[in-house]
Amino acid sequence: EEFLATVAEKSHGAALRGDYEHADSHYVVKQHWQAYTEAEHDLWRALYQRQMSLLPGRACDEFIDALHKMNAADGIPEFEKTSRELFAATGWTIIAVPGLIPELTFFEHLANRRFPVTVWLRKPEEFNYIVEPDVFHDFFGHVPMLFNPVFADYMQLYGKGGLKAMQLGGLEQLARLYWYTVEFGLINTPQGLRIYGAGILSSGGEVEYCLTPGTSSRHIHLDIQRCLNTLYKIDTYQETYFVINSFQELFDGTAADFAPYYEKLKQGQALPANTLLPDETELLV
Ligand code: HBI
Ligand code: FE
Repeated sequence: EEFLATVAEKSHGAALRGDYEHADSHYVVKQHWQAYTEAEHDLWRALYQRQMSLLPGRACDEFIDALHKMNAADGIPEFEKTSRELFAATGWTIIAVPGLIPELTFFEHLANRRFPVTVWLRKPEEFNYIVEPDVFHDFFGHVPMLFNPVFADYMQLYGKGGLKAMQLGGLEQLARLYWYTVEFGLINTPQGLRIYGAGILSSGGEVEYCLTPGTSSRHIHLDIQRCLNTLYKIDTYQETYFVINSFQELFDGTAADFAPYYEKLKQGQALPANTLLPDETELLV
Protein backbone atom coordinates (compact mmCIF):
# COMPACT_ATOMS: atom_id res chain seq x y z
CA GLU A 1 0.00 0.00 0.00
CA GLU A 2 2.95 2.19 0.73
CA PHE A 3 4.35 1.00 -2.57
CA LEU A 4 1.16 1.82 -4.42
CA ALA A 5 1.20 5.31 -2.93
CA THR A 6 4.81 5.86 -4.03
CA VAL A 7 4.14 4.70 -7.55
CA ALA A 8 0.95 6.74 -7.78
CA GLU A 9 3.05 9.74 -6.85
CA LYS A 10 5.65 8.89 -9.48
CA SER A 11 2.97 8.45 -12.12
CA HIS A 12 1.61 11.93 -11.39
CA GLY A 13 -1.23 10.75 -9.19
CA ALA A 14 -2.64 8.28 -11.69
CA ALA A 15 -3.64 4.94 -10.19
CA LEU A 16 -1.43 1.94 -10.93
CA ARG A 17 -2.89 -0.32 -13.57
CA GLY A 18 -3.02 -4.03 -12.92
CA ASP A 19 -4.55 -6.40 -10.43
CA TYR A 20 -2.44 -6.43 -7.26
CA GLU A 21 -5.16 -8.17 -5.21
CA HIS A 22 -4.15 -11.66 -6.28
CA ALA A 23 -0.39 -11.20 -6.14
CA ASP A 24 1.66 -13.23 -3.68
CA SER A 25 4.19 -11.68 -1.31
CA HIS A 26 6.74 -11.48 -4.15
CA TYR A 27 4.17 -9.81 -6.38
CA VAL A 28 3.88 -12.91 -8.55
CA VAL A 29 0.54 -13.64 -10.23
CA LYS A 30 -0.81 -16.20 -12.70
CA GLN A 31 -0.66 -15.11 -16.31
CA HIS A 32 -4.21 -16.42 -17.05
CA TRP A 33 -3.31 -16.77 -20.71
CA GLN A 34 -6.76 -18.13 -21.60
CA ALA A 35 -8.32 -14.86 -20.48
CA TYR A 36 -6.71 -12.72 -23.20
CA THR A 37 -9.30 -11.71 -25.80
CA GLU A 38 -8.97 -12.16 -29.56
CA ALA A 39 -8.81 -8.36 -29.83
CA GLU A 40 -5.79 -8.35 -27.51
CA HIS A 41 -4.05 -11.05 -29.56
CA ASP A 42 -4.80 -8.96 -32.68
CA LEU A 43 -3.27 -5.89 -31.06
CA TRP A 44 -0.19 -7.90 -30.05
CA ARG A 45 0.23 -9.15 -33.64
CA ALA A 46 -0.09 -5.59 -34.95
CA LEU A 47 2.50 -4.33 -32.46
CA TYR A 48 4.81 -7.23 -33.29
CA GLN A 49 4.55 -6.70 -37.05
CA ARG A 50 5.11 -2.98 -36.84
CA GLN A 51 8.26 -3.46 -34.73
CA MET A 52 9.54 -6.20 -37.03
CA SER A 53 9.21 -3.86 -40.00
CA LEU A 54 11.58 -1.45 -38.22
CA LEU A 55 14.12 -3.70 -36.52
CA PRO A 56 16.22 -5.29 -39.31
CA GLY A 57 19.49 -3.39 -39.57
CA ARG A 58 18.70 -1.52 -36.36
CA ALA A 59 18.29 -4.08 -33.55
CA CYS A 60 21.37 -6.10 -32.60
CA ASP A 61 21.65 -9.65 -33.97
CA GLU A 62 21.42 -11.12 -30.47
CA PHE A 63 17.94 -9.63 -30.09
CA ILE A 64 16.64 -10.54 -33.56
CA ASP A 65 17.95 -14.11 -33.43
CA ALA A 66 16.44 -14.81 -30.02
CA LEU A 67 13.14 -13.18 -30.94
CA HIS A 68 12.77 -15.44 -33.97
CA LYS A 69 13.38 -18.51 -31.84
CA MET A 70 10.74 -17.38 -29.34
CA ASN A 71 7.83 -17.78 -31.81
CA ALA A 72 6.00 -14.81 -30.36
CA ALA A 73 4.51 -13.45 -33.59
CA ASP A 74 1.11 -15.17 -33.44
CA GLY A 75 -0.35 -13.63 -30.33
CA ILE A 76 0.41 -12.88 -26.70
CA PRO A 77 2.77 -15.72 -25.73
CA GLU A 78 2.37 -18.15 -22.87
CA PHE A 79 5.10 -17.18 -20.43
CA GLU A 80 5.66 -20.74 -19.23
CA LYS A 81 6.62 -22.00 -22.70
CA THR A 82 9.22 -19.32 -23.27
CA SER A 83 10.35 -19.57 -19.66
CA ARG A 84 11.29 -23.23 -20.16
CA GLU A 85 13.34 -22.38 -23.26
CA LEU A 86 14.95 -19.44 -21.52
CA PHE A 87 15.87 -21.56 -18.51
CA ALA A 88 17.53 -24.09 -20.81
CA ALA A 89 19.49 -21.30 -22.53
CA THR A 90 20.69 -19.12 -19.64
CA GLY A 91 19.07 -20.32 -16.40
CA TRP A 92 16.62 -17.39 -16.29
CA THR A 93 12.86 -17.81 -15.82
CA ILE A 94 9.95 -15.51 -16.57
CA ILE A 95 7.50 -14.70 -13.80
CA ALA A 96 4.16 -12.95 -14.24
CA VAL A 97 3.54 -9.71 -12.31
CA PRO A 98 0.60 -7.29 -12.16
CA GLY A 99 2.68 -4.30 -13.33
CA LEU A 100 5.33 -2.17 -11.65
CA ILE A 101 6.53 -3.77 -8.44
CA PRO A 102 8.57 -2.38 -5.53
CA GLU A 103 12.26 -1.89 -6.20
CA LEU A 104 13.40 -4.31 -3.51
CA THR A 105 11.21 -7.08 -4.95
CA PHE A 106 12.28 -6.22 -8.48
CA PHE A 107 15.97 -6.47 -7.56
CA GLU A 108 15.44 -9.72 -5.63
CA HIS A 109 13.89 -11.29 -8.71
CA LEU A 110 16.73 -10.16 -10.98
CA ALA A 111 19.38 -11.26 -8.49
CA ASN A 112 17.80 -14.73 -8.66
CA ARG A 113 17.55 -14.76 -12.46
CA ARG A 114 13.78 -14.27 -12.57
CA PHE A 115 12.48 -11.63 -14.96
CA PRO A 116 9.13 -10.04 -14.03
CA VAL A 117 6.81 -9.61 -17.02
CA THR A 118 3.61 -7.57 -16.73
CA VAL A 119 0.52 -9.60 -17.72
CA TRP A 120 -1.73 -6.88 -19.18
CA LEU A 121 -1.61 -5.41 -22.67
CA ARG A 122 -1.96 -1.72 -23.52
CA LYS A 123 -5.14 -0.27 -25.05
CA PRO A 124 -5.33 0.24 -28.85
CA GLU A 125 -5.06 4.02 -28.38
CA GLU A 126 -1.69 3.43 -26.68
CA PHE A 127 -0.29 1.69 -29.77
CA ASN A 128 2.56 4.18 -30.18
CA TYR A 129 3.20 5.26 -26.61
CA ILE A 130 2.60 3.92 -23.13
CA VAL A 131 3.89 5.24 -19.81
CA GLU A 132 3.98 2.05 -17.72
CA PRO A 133 5.52 -1.21 -18.85
CA ASP A 134 2.96 -3.65 -20.32
CA VAL A 135 3.34 -7.22 -21.60
CA PHE A 136 4.52 -6.03 -25.00
CA HIS A 137 7.31 -3.88 -23.57
CA ASP A 138 8.36 -6.46 -20.99
CA PHE A 139 8.15 -9.58 -23.11
CA PHE A 140 9.01 -8.34 -26.60
CA GLY A 141 11.51 -5.73 -25.40
CA HIS A 142 13.32 -7.46 -22.55
CA VAL A 143 13.04 -11.23 -22.82
CA PRO A 144 15.00 -11.82 -26.07
CA MET A 145 18.19 -10.29 -24.65
CA LEU A 146 18.01 -12.68 -21.67
CA PHE A 147 18.84 -15.51 -24.10
CA ASN A 148 22.32 -14.00 -24.45
CA PRO A 149 24.55 -15.51 -21.73
CA VAL A 150 26.64 -12.38 -21.08
CA PHE A 151 23.69 -10.00 -21.04
CA ALA A 152 21.82 -12.47 -18.82
CA ASP A 153 24.70 -12.36 -16.34
CA TYR A 154 24.72 -8.57 -16.50
CA MET A 155 21.04 -8.44 -15.54
CA GLN A 156 21.63 -10.64 -12.51
CA LEU A 157 24.61 -8.51 -11.54
CA TYR A 158 22.41 -5.43 -11.85
CA GLY A 159 19.85 -7.00 -9.50
CA LYS A 160 22.53 -7.73 -6.92
CA GLY A 161 23.84 -4.19 -7.40
CA GLY A 162 20.33 -2.87 -6.78
CA LEU A 163 20.16 -4.61 -3.41
CA LYS A 164 23.53 -3.08 -2.50
CA ALA A 165 22.57 0.35 -3.77
CA MET A 166 19.50 0.36 -1.53
CA GLN A 167 21.78 0.00 1.48
CA LEU A 168 24.30 2.55 0.22
CA GLY A 169 21.77 5.18 -0.79
CA GLY A 170 22.82 4.86 -4.42
CA LEU A 171 19.51 3.87 -5.95
CA GLU A 172 18.94 7.07 -7.86
CA GLN A 173 22.37 6.70 -9.46
CA LEU A 174 22.04 3.00 -10.21
CA ALA A 175 18.61 3.45 -11.79
CA ARG A 176 20.28 5.67 -14.41
CA LEU A 177 22.51 2.79 -15.46
CA TYR A 178 19.41 0.60 -15.99
CA TRP A 179 17.77 3.35 -17.97
CA TYR A 180 20.73 4.04 -20.26
CA THR A 181 21.65 0.38 -20.83
CA VAL A 182 18.81 -2.12 -20.30
CA GLU A 183 16.17 0.34 -21.56
CA PHE A 184 17.95 2.66 -24.01
CA GLY A 185 21.32 1.06 -24.74
CA LEU A 186 23.10 0.94 -28.10
CA ILE A 187 25.98 -1.34 -29.08
CA ASN A 188 28.75 -0.76 -31.59
CA THR A 189 29.10 -3.59 -34.13
CA PRO A 190 31.17 -4.03 -37.32
CA GLN A 191 27.97 -3.21 -39.24
CA GLY A 192 27.33 -0.02 -37.28
CA LEU A 193 25.39 1.01 -34.17
CA ARG A 194 22.64 -1.38 -33.13
CA ILE A 195 19.93 -1.27 -30.46
CA TYR A 196 19.77 -3.60 -27.46
CA GLY A 197 17.68 -1.44 -25.07
CA ALA A 198 14.12 -2.66 -24.50
CA GLY A 199 12.64 0.82 -24.21
CA ILE A 200 13.75 1.55 -27.77
CA LEU A 201 13.06 -1.90 -29.20
CA SER A 202 9.43 -1.83 -28.05
CA SER A 203 8.84 1.77 -29.14
CA GLY A 204 7.34 2.91 -32.41
CA GLY A 205 9.31 6.09 -32.99
CA GLU A 206 12.58 5.81 -31.12
CA VAL A 207 13.87 2.80 -33.10
CA GLU A 208 14.35 5.07 -36.09
CA TYR A 209 15.09 8.26 -34.19
CA CYS A 210 18.00 6.93 -32.12
CA LEU A 211 19.92 5.90 -35.26
CA THR A 212 19.13 8.95 -37.36
CA PRO A 213 22.12 11.25 -38.00
CA GLY A 214 21.71 14.92 -37.32
CA THR A 215 19.19 14.85 -34.49
CA SER A 216 19.98 16.88 -31.39
CA SER A 217 20.74 13.69 -29.45
CA ARG A 218 24.32 12.67 -28.80
CA HIS A 219 25.89 9.21 -28.84
CA ILE A 220 28.83 8.69 -26.53
CA HIS A 221 30.77 5.70 -25.35
CA LEU A 222 29.47 4.32 -22.04
CA ASP A 223 31.49 5.40 -19.05
CA ILE A 224 29.80 3.89 -16.03
CA GLN A 225 30.48 6.72 -13.57
CA ARG A 226 29.42 9.34 -16.10
CA CYS A 227 26.21 7.38 -16.75
CA LEU A 228 25.43 7.02 -13.03
CA ASN A 229 25.63 10.81 -12.84
CA THR A 230 23.41 11.60 -15.85
CA LEU A 231 19.74 12.58 -15.51
CA TYR A 232 17.30 11.15 -18.05
CA LYS A 233 14.11 12.08 -19.83
CA ILE A 234 11.09 9.86 -19.31
CA ASP A 235 8.62 11.59 -21.62
CA THR A 236 10.69 12.39 -24.73
CA TYR A 237 13.25 10.56 -26.85
CA GLN A 238 16.63 10.33 -25.11
CA GLU A 239 19.05 13.22 -25.47
CA THR A 240 22.02 10.97 -24.81
CA TYR A 241 22.58 7.39 -25.92
CA PHE A 242 25.40 5.53 -24.24
CA VAL A 243 27.13 3.07 -26.57
CA ILE A 244 28.95 -0.11 -25.53
CA ASN A 245 31.41 -2.11 -27.61
CA SER A 246 30.37 -5.48 -26.17
CA PHE A 247 28.13 -6.98 -23.53
CA GLN A 248 31.26 -8.23 -21.81
CA GLU A 249 32.38 -4.62 -21.41
CA LEU A 250 29.04 -3.84 -19.78
CA PHE A 251 29.32 -6.79 -17.43
CA ASP A 252 32.92 -6.04 -16.47
CA GLY A 253 32.19 -2.37 -15.79
CA THR A 254 29.27 -3.30 -13.55
CA ALA A 255 31.24 -5.93 -11.63
CA ALA A 256 33.17 -3.12 -9.91
CA ASP A 257 32.29 -1.96 -6.40
CA PHE A 258 30.03 1.07 -6.90
CA ALA A 259 30.28 2.25 -3.26
CA PRO A 260 33.09 4.76 -3.98
CA TYR A 261 31.21 6.01 -7.06
CA TYR A 262 28.11 6.72 -5.00
CA GLU A 263 30.18 8.50 -2.37
CA LYS A 264 31.83 10.71 -4.94
CA LEU A 265 28.69 11.46 -6.95
CA LYS A 266 26.71 12.41 -3.87
CA GLN A 267 29.12 15.33 -3.37
CA GLY A 268 28.23 16.95 -6.67
CA GLN A 269 25.44 17.76 -9.08
CA ALA A 270 23.98 15.32 -11.57
CA LEU A 271 24.45 16.21 -15.24
CA PRO A 272 21.49 17.26 -17.41
CA ALA A 273 20.42 14.69 -20.01
CA ASN A 274 21.88 16.71 -22.91
CA THR A 275 25.36 17.22 -21.45
CA LEU A 276 28.47 16.83 -23.59
CA LEU A 277 31.65 17.17 -21.53
CA PRO A 278 34.77 18.81 -23.06
CA ASP A 279 36.72 15.54 -23.18
CA GLU A 280 33.88 13.57 -24.79
CA THR A 281 33.61 12.67 -28.45
CA GLU A 282 30.28 12.13 -30.14
CA LEU A 283 30.15 8.85 -32.03
CA LEU A 284 29.04 8.93 -35.64
CA VAL A 285 25.63 7.46 -36.33
N1 HBI B 1 8.75 -3.34 -11.75
N2 HBI B 1 7.49 -4.72 -13.11
C1 HBI B 1 8.53 -3.87 -12.95
N3 HBI B 1 9.31 -3.59 -14.02
C2 HBI B 1 10.35 -2.73 -13.90
O1 HBI B 1 11.06 -2.49 -14.88
C3 HBI B 1 10.61 -2.15 -12.66
C4 HBI B 1 9.78 -2.48 -11.58
N4 HBI B 1 10.01 -1.96 -10.37
C5 HBI B 1 11.12 -1.09 -10.13
C6 HBI B 1 11.90 -0.75 -11.33
N5 HBI B 1 11.64 -1.27 -12.48
C7 HBI B 1 12.99 0.26 -11.26
O2 HBI B 1 13.21 0.70 -10.00
C8 HBI B 1 14.30 -0.13 -11.94
O3 HBI B 1 14.73 1.04 -12.54
C9 HBI B 1 15.56 -0.20 -11.31
FE1 FE C 1 11.55 -2.03 -19.23
